[in-house]
Amino acid sequence: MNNVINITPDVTQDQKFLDATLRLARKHQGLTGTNPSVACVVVQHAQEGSRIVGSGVTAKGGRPHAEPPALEEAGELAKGATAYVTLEPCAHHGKTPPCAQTLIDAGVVRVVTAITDPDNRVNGKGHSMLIEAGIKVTEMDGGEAAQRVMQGYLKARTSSRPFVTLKMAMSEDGLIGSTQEGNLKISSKISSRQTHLHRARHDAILVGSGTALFDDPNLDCRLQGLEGRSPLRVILDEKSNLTETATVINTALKTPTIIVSPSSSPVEWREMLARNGVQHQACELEGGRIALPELMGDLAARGIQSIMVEGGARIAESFIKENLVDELVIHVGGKVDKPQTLEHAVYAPFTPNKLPDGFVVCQKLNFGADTSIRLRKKN
Ligand code: AOF
Ligand code: ZN
Repeated sequence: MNNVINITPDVTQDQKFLDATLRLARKHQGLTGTNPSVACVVVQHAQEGSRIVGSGVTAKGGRPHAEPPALEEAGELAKGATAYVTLEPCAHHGKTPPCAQTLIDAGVVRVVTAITDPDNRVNGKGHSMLIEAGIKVTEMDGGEAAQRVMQGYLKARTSSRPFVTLKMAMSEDGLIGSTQEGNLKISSKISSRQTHLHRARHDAILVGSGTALFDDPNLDCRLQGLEGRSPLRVILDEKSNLTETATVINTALKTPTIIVSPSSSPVEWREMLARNGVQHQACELEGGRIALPELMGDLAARGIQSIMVEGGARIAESFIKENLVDELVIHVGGKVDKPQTLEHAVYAPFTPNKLPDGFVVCQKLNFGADTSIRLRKKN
């Protein structure tokens, strides 16, 4: 492109590039540890059109941040360009220099961001640094897309606990399983694949030992090409019931696993966990049950910022009761095989027609014969 004249595009153009940047940020969601997965796209806006000259996303593990690789790719073309960044660029000297300074040094003339960084070391300082250097800053509202891609980071930073998604698969009338016939067929293949995709975007999956023993699940991401995206597995086992026969234990060297139980759990049992490469998280008990609010704080302190809770009914009920659920995802099976004897049926603490209070429906999708409903906690 010759004769580059940098123009300020209209708000629709800005929105389009910011949306593209937000989509890029999803690439490393769940893979950046305590750092959010941020994306940066560098664009040359000229009268004859706009072109992307560099892009970057926070590296796996959290560093380098998104801006340096994007600016490096742009090289000289960063001069006069606009940088779209999903989060306010950092202003602190951490393991890397401040990204705000890197943007200034690269010669960009405008920075468009989707969210202000709640980290005390940044929180407005990144934007101020840019403005003081003569860079035009446009703070746009990244809306739900920005909130979603950074939900774990935002929750952990502001509340010192992970963002919790409770996912349940059930029939129209709330049936989730049977105490006798093993794993009931509730979800279609499409719903299961969506669940695996959802898993990949979280730092951890959490279930109770009952589910781990009875259903013997793998609790990993088995989508083709995303096998490396299995999150950490967290199993609540207050009575030390799990044995080496459970898949979650004997595959812990492949898929990292944490078992949560009181520190008074038998020593031989703790040794068995260690032998299998399982990590142990000690917890407090409250009325004989694991104290969930405290556990959430402990897991956040371990760097876990988003958790997908996948069952069973008792765990789901406790998370709801303790007011720890931020998002609810319900897969309603279109064709559910009911148990032979209904006295063996296990029901969810709510049904698609009688949902817990305090949630609003924000999305309804059809997955084959199933329906998926996504609800968010009301603010
Ligand atoms: C950015 N771009 O891509 C990310 C940012 O420990 P450090 O030094 O990596 O700092 C972590 C903080 O950096 C994190 O809490 C958040 O404020 C910011 N993350 N900032 O400019 C990025 N990932
Ligand atoms: Zn940075």
